[in-house]
Amino acid sequence: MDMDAFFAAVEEQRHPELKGKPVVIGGSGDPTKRGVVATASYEARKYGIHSAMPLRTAHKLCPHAVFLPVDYEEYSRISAIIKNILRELSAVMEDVGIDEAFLDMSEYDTPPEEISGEIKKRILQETGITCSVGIAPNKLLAKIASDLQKPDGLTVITVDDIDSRIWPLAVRKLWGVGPKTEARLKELGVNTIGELASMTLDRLVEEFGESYGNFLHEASRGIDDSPLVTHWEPKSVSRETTFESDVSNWQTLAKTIADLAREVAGDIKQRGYKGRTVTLKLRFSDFRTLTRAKTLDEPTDSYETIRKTAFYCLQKIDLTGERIRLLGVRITGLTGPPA
Ligand code: TTP
Ligand code: MG
Repeated sequence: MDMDAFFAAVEEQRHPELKGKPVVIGGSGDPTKRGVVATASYEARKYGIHSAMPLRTAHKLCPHAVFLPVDYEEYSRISAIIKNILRELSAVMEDVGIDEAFLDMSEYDTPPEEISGEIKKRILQETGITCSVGIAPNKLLAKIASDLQKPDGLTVITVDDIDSRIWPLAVRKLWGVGPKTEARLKELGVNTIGELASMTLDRLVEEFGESYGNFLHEASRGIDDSPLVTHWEPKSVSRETTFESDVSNWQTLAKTIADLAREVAGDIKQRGYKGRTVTLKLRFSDFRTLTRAKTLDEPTDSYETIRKTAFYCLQKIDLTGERIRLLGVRITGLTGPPA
């Protein structure tokens, strides 16, 4: 599922007088200033305006377009409403970005066309804006399918459609093919996904290396086994405290470190993680900031261990005559929980 002209659609929804006009969202919304187009409404795209284009260029292409600044807060709010609808309709969702998500429908008896219709209806009802859905046996093909009949599209691609519907498309439509690869393939006379599929694996590996060569070989045939990523692993868990007034009292520092360590340990334990590196952060009254870290032999979620390690780090800092403004405890090198 991918929303249609997302930022522009949200703006049109809250300013209905914009509907049907060319609308360009980007930067501060002033096309005489620097900045690039975040997105353009389908009306504005008729003038050749697209994402990542300088606002000034967009202004030249369509001087009477309505230019608006980016309001991430509002787009995130609408995005959250949409993701909640999707979560209700499928237990397995990969949240890809502000306006797209993958849903795994393989365990459902209801035909995916029917659930897709429901998704489109609910999103329209609750936000007033349209989306496009692609149904396919894997993520690679679903992503392409979602783009084939925008806006307000619903496109089904099966393995039997690959040669007729995927192969004529430009290589750039393949997820994982960026402008550099596109340019290199063009030099080799390869413009479409079908032409890419006709290259031998050996040739692709020679040109792009083992891993990416293999990826291109499979992707051009519509092969993709990548699972949905249903949650993001946190990179670290941390807590910090800024004192109301700067502290030099050892007891207060010790108690604060213990409290922070307890919160960090509680947090990772609750989420089923263990971490290996404990970092203490310390900011002096003059804003000089230091960190000291220690990596343990074994991952831990133990409050005692995290607290002791944070103290060990504190002892590496010369506190003579210093006043402390902020203390923080962080744990990184997280592992688990089992998928
Ligand atoms: P997209 O889904 O790529 O674009 P879109 O929703 O505007 O249009 P489409 O109907 O073709 O899907 O991106 C979603 C939002 O992300 C888009 O509305 C604005 C933002 N965005 C940027 O800020 N910069 C960019 O370069 C792109 C591509 C998107
Ligand atoms: Mg979109």
